[in-house]
Amino acid sequence: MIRKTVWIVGLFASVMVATLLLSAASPRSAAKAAEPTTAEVKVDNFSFGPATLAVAVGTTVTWTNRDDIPHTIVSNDKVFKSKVLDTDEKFSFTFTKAGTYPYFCSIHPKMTGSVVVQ
Ligand SMILES: [Cu+2]
Repeated sequence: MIRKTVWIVGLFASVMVATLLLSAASPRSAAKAAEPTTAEVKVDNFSFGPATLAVAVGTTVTWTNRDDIPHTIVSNDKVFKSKVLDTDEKFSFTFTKAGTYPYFCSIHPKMTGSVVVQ
């Protein structure tokens, strides 16, 4: 009788430990999967919106040309460079390192923006 009780308590304890371990592990992995890893920049009326975009390391930023004029997305430090984007065309780049990435439109160099990767 005592032996059986010990066995049941032991089983119960193992199940509790397993449950605790699972509940401790799952929110972390769920949060990682749910973390947004994309961001959008609109190119419209000769400007980038937002002009300064802050994102986490690993984020893919997509620029969409909403203007009826062609534009490009060119990194000042030659980290990325799009082709000429016509209306509704997109350009994406994934930022894998922290830092500040200023960029401009090579057709209209007064159009500038930056992506801050943290
Ligand atoms: Cu432009």
